[in-house]
Amino acid sequence: MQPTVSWGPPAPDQIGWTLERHILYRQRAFPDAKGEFTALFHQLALAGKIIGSRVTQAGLAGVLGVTGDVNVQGETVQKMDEFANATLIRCLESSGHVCIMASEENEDAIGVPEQFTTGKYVVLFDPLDGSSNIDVNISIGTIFSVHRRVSTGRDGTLKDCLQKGSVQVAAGYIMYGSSVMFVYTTGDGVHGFTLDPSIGEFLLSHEDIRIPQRGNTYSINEGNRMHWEEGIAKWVDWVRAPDAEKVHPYGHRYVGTLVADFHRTLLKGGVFVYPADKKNRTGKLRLLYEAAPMAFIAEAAGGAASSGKERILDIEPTELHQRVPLFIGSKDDVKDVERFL
Ligand code: P6P
Repeated sequence: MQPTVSWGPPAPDQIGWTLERHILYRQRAFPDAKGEFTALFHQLALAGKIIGSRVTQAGLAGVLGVTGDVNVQGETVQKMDEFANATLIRCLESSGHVCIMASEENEDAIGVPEQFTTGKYVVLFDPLDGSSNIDVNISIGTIFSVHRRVSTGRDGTLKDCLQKGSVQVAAGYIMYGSSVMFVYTTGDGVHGFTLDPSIGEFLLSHEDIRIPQRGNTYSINEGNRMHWEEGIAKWVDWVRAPDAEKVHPYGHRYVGTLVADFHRTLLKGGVFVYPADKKNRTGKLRLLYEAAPMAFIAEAAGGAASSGKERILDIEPTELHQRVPLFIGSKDDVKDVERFL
């Protein structure tokens, strides 16, 4: 349901415009909003703060680890993926607003333990996307997708997890980079918040992000060239060749962390591509907790996201961890690459 009021949003520099105040402010247009969504996002933000704090220390622990000492916490350095995963599960299972979860780190869907109450939301997540980049201090992130349950009863079911991207209630990511950022959409605008560690709050810093119709960078792992189908190689050669309109050549950017490559594309435009290839026959990225949430964000910001054959948000999921090719970014740039497939 689209809001029925004009927003007249407060200026982002309004002091203390936190993530929670923003959600409550925008929910005033939804009379039946009872604060459950806000409470769920409070838990996601809490998990992001905890993970962000440990990720920074892990960098230090990484240095300590080289000398064989124990880490800054006096413990053996925990594998960060498991730490991030456990943090998200603990924060969400006790929220009272979730009936089932799914994580890249868990083979099966994750139920809510008996001691907690369950709620109407389903949360799918990649707890730490790009974690191989931690020890070289490159940005990494958490990606999440929120659905409303379709089942009844206390516990959610697999069916609650296998819903099309187009019916997501919300999607977002938390990026652990030079600053910790929380970016989300409920389908009505994309909003970015930057963590102020001195007060422990995410403050509005990027209101109503819009992705440019066309950018000037392309993002793909060129090291996979020998595995690509012919159309991808032709498209790359085309964007790299100077043209009469001086639209090309595009610059090449590739961080190797989806959250970082997507965040740059969202703010500056261009296109990120992870195609199916001879190594990854159905693509490398996961539909439910990587491609679909990023596609929901991209479209809410005026961009596009496709598998090369169809809109990512229209794909009917069949498995929790199914992979999908991903072409995402500025509308015109995604259209261009699709022409070569
Ligand atoms: P490659 C990180 O491992 C990840 O899942 C995404 O974050 C990233 O976009 C992709 O894989 C990078 O894969 O094969 O280029 O290293």
